[in-house]
Order: sequence, then C-alpha cells, then structure tokens
Amino acid sequence: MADHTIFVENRRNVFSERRRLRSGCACNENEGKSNVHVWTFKESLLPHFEPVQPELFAAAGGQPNCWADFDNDGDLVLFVGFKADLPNRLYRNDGGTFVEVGANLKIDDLPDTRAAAWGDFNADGNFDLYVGFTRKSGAANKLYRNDGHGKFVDVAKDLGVDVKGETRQVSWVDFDNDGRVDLFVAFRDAPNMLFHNEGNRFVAVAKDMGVDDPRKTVGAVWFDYNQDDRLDVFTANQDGTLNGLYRNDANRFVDVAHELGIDAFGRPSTSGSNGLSVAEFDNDGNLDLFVAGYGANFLFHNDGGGKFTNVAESRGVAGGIKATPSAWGDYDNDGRVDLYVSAYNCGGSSSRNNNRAGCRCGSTRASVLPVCEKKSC
Ligand SMILES: [Ca+2]
Ligand SMILES: [Ca+2]
Ligand SMILES: [Ca+2]
Ligand SMILES: [Ca+2]
Repeated sequence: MADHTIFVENRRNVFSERRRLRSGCACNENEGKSNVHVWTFKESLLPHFEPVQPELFAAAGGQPNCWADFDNDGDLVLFVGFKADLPNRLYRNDGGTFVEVGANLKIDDLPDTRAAAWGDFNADGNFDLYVGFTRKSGAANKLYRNDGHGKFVDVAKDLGVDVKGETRQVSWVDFDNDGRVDLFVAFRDAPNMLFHNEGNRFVAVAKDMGVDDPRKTVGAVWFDYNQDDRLDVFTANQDGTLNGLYRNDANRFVDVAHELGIDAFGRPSTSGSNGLSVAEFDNDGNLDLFVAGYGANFLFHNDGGGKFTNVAESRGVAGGIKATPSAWGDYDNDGRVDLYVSAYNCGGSSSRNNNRAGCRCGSTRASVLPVCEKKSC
C-alpha cells in the first residue's frame, strides 16, 4: 500500500447541486503504521480539492496532527507527529505558503509519536504543545512552552507532566472551570491521567477524581453531554474492554456509560472503539456522539437530559469493520453536518452503508456517510 500523505485544500465552498461522489479515498491505519490520503473528484459540481505543496506534505509515516496559530500572525500552522526515527514536523504558514520548521525550532523529536495537542497552559497568549510518545520508544512525553519569540522549551519535567506510556490521546480542557486549561492524557496500556493546572505546576488528580480509566483507551473526547456546564469525557477503549462516559460532578467523575447503555457491554475481545467525534447532527440542541470502531460503529443520539440512543443502524453508519478516525463537517454547505470515517483491513464484502461516497484502495476503504438525507433531520 502506498505510504504517504497528501494535504488537500478545499478551494470551493458553494455548490449549486449535490452529486454523487464517484471516486475518493482516504486511508489511515490506526496502529501507527501509515497514513494515506488521496482524493480524486471527477464531477464538475463537486467541491474541488487540490493538493497543497505536495512536495512538502507528501511525507511518509505521519500519525497525529494538530493546528494552531502558534506565532499569532493570523495563519494556522500544522504540527505532524511521525513514526519512530522520522522527525516530527511543524509546518509554519507564511501567508498561505508552508515552510517546515520543526528542526529549526528543535521540536523534531524522533521517538514514535502518537498524540499531540496545542494549548495555552500558561495563558500568555502563545499556544504551547504537548507531545505524546509510545512506551516502547522509552521517551517521556514533552510539553513545549512557546515563548512567543520563536522558541520552544520542553518544561514537562519541571511541571510534572513528563509521563511515559502508550500515549494515544491528549486533551487540553478546563475541567474545573477555574480558567486554566488542564491536561488529560489517555493511555492504551495504563490508567488515564488528568493533570490539574495550578499555574506554576500540574498535579495528577485522575485517581482522586475517578477518571483514571484503567482500560485500553485509544480515544477520548470531552464535551458537556448533560448541559450542566461541566465538561464530561467519553473514553473509547480497545481489545474488548468497555467504553466509559465520565460524568463530571464537580468534585468527582462518575462512569455512567453502563447505566446509559453506551459502554458496548458484551462485546468480544476482537472489538473495540477508536475515533470519536461530537456533532449536533439533527439540530435538536443536544450534542450527539459518533464512535468509530472495530466490530461496530455507534451513533449515539443525545435524547436530552443525558440519555442516549444508538441510531447507527437506522442512520446507515453502523459499518465498523476496522473503522478508525471520524470527523464531522458540512462538506456541501447544506446546513447538515456530514460524517467522514476512515477504515482499514476492509477485505471481504463491502458494506457501503448507503454511502454518498465510498471507495476501496488496496486493503483500505473510506467512506463519506450520509447521516441526514431529509430536510427534516
Ligand atoms: Ca503559552
Ligand atoms: Ca482548570
Ligand atoms: Ca457535563
Ligand atoms: Ca442532536
């Protein structure tokens, strides 16, 4: 299978008509092997995508990525973490032209990189970067403080967040609404960690707060599912371990996934969950959750009041052979968010899920799934 990434830009945002996508694919292997993104659009009324600086972005081995305006010049820059022995990259955006500056800024780490997130932990107006590695790499995770003058300094050890493990998801969130962003680190091979930001240091509080999920977490998403103004977190867990939904009760998190029937109870060890994405897909005012996975995808419609119903089958997005990341976006600007899910190891029969678009490339299949086809959605 090809092993490269092509970064694409949507140059057309308004469409007069929706047409069926004839060709397009994207591939992602979740276990750190490779990423492939290739798009081909053959009908004139479809959004028109063009590769952006493919000579720069077509680099093998890309894994996590995240965007931020780290230099406050009004342009978003892109950080990409890479497989072992390939230097991580930072693509600075100079008015629409990207320049790779990872080495210059000394954030071109070589250990296998599986997670990264920008967050302004010290509230100085400059985005800082947390980078997570694998346990096998032996590297401790890093927190790069951005001094605002083009220099990053790793302060992870000084601030107490230089942890090691199979890091899979890092999130900057203000879980206690004190105005300082806190750090959540999910591990595939160890209890998840939550670090409270106390200004000049971080304090590990996951155990005390009850959010130290010991299962095999590979994805986590924070959102206020019950609208009490406190962020809750859903954890997507692998190898048959059940998923969690930790309700934030201010002084404690409580896993309510089982009582809400959304923990995938009874699934075999061959099943698991991966890429999470939150959207308000039916415009009823409640945030809904899509969970991509092995064995089954879930689309949890939030019925309000913190109750969920899995509507993946009826909405045609159950899929789930080897689904990995997912993302919502209104790609055709009709006011309804659409869902993109990538997958791999999709040999055997194809389940197109009434797809608006789908394709196969080698052993990989990717799909754009229509969740809403009716104006009433
Ligand atoms: Ca900062
Ligand atoms: Ca906080
Ligand atoms: Ca909440
Ligand atoms: Ca909704």
